[in-house]
Amino acid sequence: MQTRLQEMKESALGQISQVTEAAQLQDLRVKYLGKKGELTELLRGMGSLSPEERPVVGQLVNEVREALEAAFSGKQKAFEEAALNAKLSSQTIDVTLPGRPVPAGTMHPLSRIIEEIEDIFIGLGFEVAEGPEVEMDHFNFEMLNLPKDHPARDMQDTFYVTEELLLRTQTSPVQARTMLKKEGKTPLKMICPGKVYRRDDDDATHSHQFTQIEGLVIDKKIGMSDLKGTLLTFARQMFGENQQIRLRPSFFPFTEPSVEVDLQCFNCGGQGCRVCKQTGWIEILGAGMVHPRVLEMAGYNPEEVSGFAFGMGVERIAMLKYAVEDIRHFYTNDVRFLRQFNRG
Ligand code: 2NL
Repeated sequence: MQTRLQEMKESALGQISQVTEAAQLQDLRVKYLGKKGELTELLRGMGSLSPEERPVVGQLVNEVREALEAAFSGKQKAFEEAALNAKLSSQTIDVTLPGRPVPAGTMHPLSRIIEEIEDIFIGLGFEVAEGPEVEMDHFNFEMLNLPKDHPARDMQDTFYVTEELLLRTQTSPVQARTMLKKEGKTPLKMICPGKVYRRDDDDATHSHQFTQIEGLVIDKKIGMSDLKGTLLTFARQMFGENQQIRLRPSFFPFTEPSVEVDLQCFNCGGQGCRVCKQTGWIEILGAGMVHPRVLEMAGYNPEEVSGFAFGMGVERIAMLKYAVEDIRHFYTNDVRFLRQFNRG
């Protein structure tokens, strides 16, 4: 039996050393070490050995198995290495080749203006909030002092989804939701940027979808002077340090009193020109002191706290700042238009 083992070992090692393919090696492994392999067969014959021979032969079987296994794995490694080397030499890359430049897009002018406005108000301690574009009538109108039969609802024709669901006509529902979450706590200083929708016929200055940024401040002893100071700071950071603003009386259902905020014409310095239609002033936003009914519905006591709010059209600000003559340029995505707003 020992001789047969030795012979088997010799012949197996010989065969292994001559193998040229991984598949052949696997066949050989099965032939010798597999469940029905030759070494296993020999092991079965051990039952007929004498008790003295058994440990000796057993040890020899183990030695042979180890020798074969070492030979198999050595050969296996050699094959793997050869395969890897072949792959590496067939797939050489020239790392000195210059890279292909990826054409970079440019920031959309509206995104840029939104970020600029956000940065200004963040600098003044405001938080930025966002909310759903499909809104409930309740948050879009009811909570802003526009009950169902209010004539001011005609001011903005609305895209309705169902009787209670609509595409928001302003971003104020986000502010209504935020006020409710604060449960009467002050201070609240927030702005909300986002898309709003109104049933307008599109032309050079109107779009059925546009971008609004509204702001809201609620605290004890907030007055018109806070509104004016905040919006003057905004106007100067946005349009230049020497800018002037003026407030004109206006009307919004959710503010009382309400104002229209004008910027002194940056084109003529107030002399009167084509840009300001000879008035010397350009309207940039609407604002006012939050209506006591709005405060009350949102969980604030109008006897103890007050607030101011404002809203502006981002397209309008962008058109003024960049002298864009048609609002539709922002949505038609002509890259020749969009590329002009590249940041250096
Ligand atoms: C405009 C005018 C305005 C507001 C928006 C507001 C929001 C709350 C309470 C009170 Cl939660 N007011 N927003 C106030 C005045 C004007 O927008 O011309 N937007 C394009």
